[in-house]
Amino acid sequence: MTPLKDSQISQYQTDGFICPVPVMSAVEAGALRSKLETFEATQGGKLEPPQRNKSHLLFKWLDDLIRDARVLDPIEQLIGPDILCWNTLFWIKDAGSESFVSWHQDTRYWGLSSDQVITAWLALSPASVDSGCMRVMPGTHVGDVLAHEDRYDENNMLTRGQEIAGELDEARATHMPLATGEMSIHNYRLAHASGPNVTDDRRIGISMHFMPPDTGQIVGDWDSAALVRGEDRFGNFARPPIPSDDMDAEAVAFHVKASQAIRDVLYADAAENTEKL
Ligand SMILES: O=C(O)CCC(=O)C(=O)O
Repeated sequence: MTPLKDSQISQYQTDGFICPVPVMSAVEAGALRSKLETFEATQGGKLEPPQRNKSHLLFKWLDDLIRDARVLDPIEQLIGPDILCWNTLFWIKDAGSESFVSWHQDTRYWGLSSDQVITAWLALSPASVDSGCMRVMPGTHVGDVLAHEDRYDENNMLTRGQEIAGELDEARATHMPLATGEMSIHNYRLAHASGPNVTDDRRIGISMHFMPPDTGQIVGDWDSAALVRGEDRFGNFARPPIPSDDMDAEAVAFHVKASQAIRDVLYADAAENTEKL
């Protein structure tokens, strides 16, 4: 794995994102896709909404991924040697799906105190402009968090259809296309969005949310995060069990509480619970 170049690190600081970062071969990522789809096939071909969230507690292969040096080495270059993984989330747009993600900044909704939270988004299938890859608005990770409105569109993958309220100059936006096995990295304050999938394959991504251990949860009373590298000298988050296999009983029991804690934060003050997670 090639370390991030100085130019990529300064791009992250200035623009708020890096894309693409090669992580694994398309064959290896395809094998992870097969594990996911084999599981989906046991329950009618889709994940249930609660299985999208804190999914590393359900799937051993995903817990391995959040600890994989190919994912963590670039994260360490950006936020230092002590790293917590707060959440993992599946973003699946079926072939021909109208699912989209409106322009938003995650910092507005996650209840986390730090400016240093990073989303690493790994493609398990091609994330192209046509399949609805992410778009970002460079530089929006600095300065005040923008005002958002909850718009509750059925096709919006976000919990409450949250959307930046004012006009955005979309001419400044840039797409983050990814080949299978590549990831993008963005600061969770960066404004981002994505469009529908007009291809005949599923667009499958996993986002992994990493943060330094001095981060606190300021909306929820209780929250959890896995220590994936280094030390946690702050103890602000409960430590989840490490699954020894897919659907490990202890980790599944923890997932009930941990995924509910995330839902409580994401739906705090929302007018509706759309049950998207
Ligand atoms: O997968 C997408 O299209 C959007 C993902 C997203 O909003 C995120 O990872 O924060």
